[in-house]
Amino acid sequence: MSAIDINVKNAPTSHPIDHLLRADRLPHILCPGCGIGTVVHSYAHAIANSDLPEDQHVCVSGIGCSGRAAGYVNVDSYHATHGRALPFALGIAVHRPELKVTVISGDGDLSSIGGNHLIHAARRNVNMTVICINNFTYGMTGGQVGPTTPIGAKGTTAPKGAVDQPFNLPYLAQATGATFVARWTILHVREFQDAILRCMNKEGFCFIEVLSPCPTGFGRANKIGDGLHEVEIYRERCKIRHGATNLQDIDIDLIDPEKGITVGNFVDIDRPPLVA
Ligand SMILES: Cc1ncc(C[n+]2csc(CCOP(=O)(O)OP(=O)(O)O)c2C)c(N)n1
Ligand code: SF4
Repeated sequence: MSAIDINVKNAPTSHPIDHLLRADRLPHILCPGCGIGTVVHSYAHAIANSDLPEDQHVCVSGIGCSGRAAGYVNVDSYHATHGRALPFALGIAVHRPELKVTVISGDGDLSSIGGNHLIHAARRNVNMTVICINNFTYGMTGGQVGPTTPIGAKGTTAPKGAVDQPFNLPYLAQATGATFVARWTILHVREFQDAILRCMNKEGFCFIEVLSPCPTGFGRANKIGDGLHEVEIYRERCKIRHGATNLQDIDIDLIDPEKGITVGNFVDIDRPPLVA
C-alpha cells in the first residue's frame, strides 16, 4: 500500500464545522474570488469555539451577496429585507437576551439604505455583533457606487469615478457609541475570527468591518483584477494598529497604491446595553 493510499484511507470524512453550514443550500451563489465565503467560514468557526451552545446563536442578514450569509450558516437565522437587518436583530436581542445575535451584511445594506438603523443601534448600545462586509460597492445589483466607494473609484453609476466622500465605518461606529470596533480583511482570518469571538463574549453593540474583494462588481471596473489581487493589496498595505483611537485618520483608499490600510481591534469599552 502506498503512502497516498494510507492518507486517503485515514482522511476524515467531514470537516469539524461542516454541521454549521447548510449543505442543502449549495451550490452557493458567490463568484470565484469573492471574499464572502471566508467571512461565513470565520463566523462558523467562531461559533464552534464560543462558550455558548450552538443553538443560542442567531444570524441576521439583509439583502445582497453578503446578505446570503444568514442562509448558509446552520443556526437559527433571519434573512431580512434590504437595509432592515438591524431592526429585526434588535427585536431578537431585546426580547430574547439569552441569544447571541450576529448580523452579517454588506456595506450597502448596513450603511446606505440601513445607515439610519446603524447609527441608532450603536447609540442605543443594542446587544449584537455587526459584521459589515465592505467590498466598496453594491455587488449583487451590478457594481454601483455606494457610501464606501473611494473617491475616484469607478462603478456602473460613476464610470468616471465616484465623487462623494466615503464613510469611514469604524470611525462612524466609534462616534455613535459602539463598545467594540475593529477592522480586518479576509486575509486576516485568525485575527478576524478572534475578534468575532471577543464580541461573542461582550455586551453591547460590537462592530467589525471586514474588507472583502468583489472582483465582479468592483475589482474589474477598477483594474484590481481577481480576488487574489485584492488580497495581495491587503497583504502589502495593511498595518495592524490595535487600540488606535484617532479613527478619523483610518479612511481607506484602495485605489491609491501609496495609501496604507489600518486594521486592528480599535475600541473596547463598557457601557450599559439596551434592555427590555
Ligand atoms: C428596498 C430595496 N432596495 C433596493 C434593492 C436592490 N438591492 C439588492 S442588494 C442591493 C445592494 C447590496 O449591496 P451590499 O449591501 O453592499 O451587498 P453586496 O451585494 O455588495 O454584498 C440592492 C441595492 C432591494 N432588494 N430592496
Ligand atoms: S458580485 Fe461581488 S460580492 Fe457578489 S458574489 Fe460576486 S464577487 Fe461576491
